[in-house]
Amino acid sequence: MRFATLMIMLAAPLALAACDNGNDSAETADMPMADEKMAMGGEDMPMMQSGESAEIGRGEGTVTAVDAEKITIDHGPIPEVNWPAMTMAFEADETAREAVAVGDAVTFAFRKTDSGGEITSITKR
Ligand SMILES: [Cu+2]
Repeated sequence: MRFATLMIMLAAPLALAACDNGNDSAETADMPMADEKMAMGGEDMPMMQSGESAEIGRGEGTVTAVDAEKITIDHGPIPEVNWPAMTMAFEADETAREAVAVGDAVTFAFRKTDSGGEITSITKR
């Protein structure tokens, strides 16, 4: 299990890097599911555990709030994760929160999480 944790830590930067590559990530979004099924009947392959949470999306929108943990964005539809247009709060680190202000039109990338999404990059348009 320690080995599995290590592999997830190694895989995380790769997931972030992939999101910067843009549209390529959308086309591979369904692949981890297939890999996961194969892993269940096969060898001990810890890398597969990180595949299921690697859903990445990109969107455009307007910042409506920034607080101590989150950036709220009124965003357009995001087909990669089957989201319609909506206003929602994304988890965001300090760098991201300081990069934007209420009213900014932004382009952003995020990683889908259990509670919504976590901003991985955000820039003003
Ligand atoms: Cu949303």
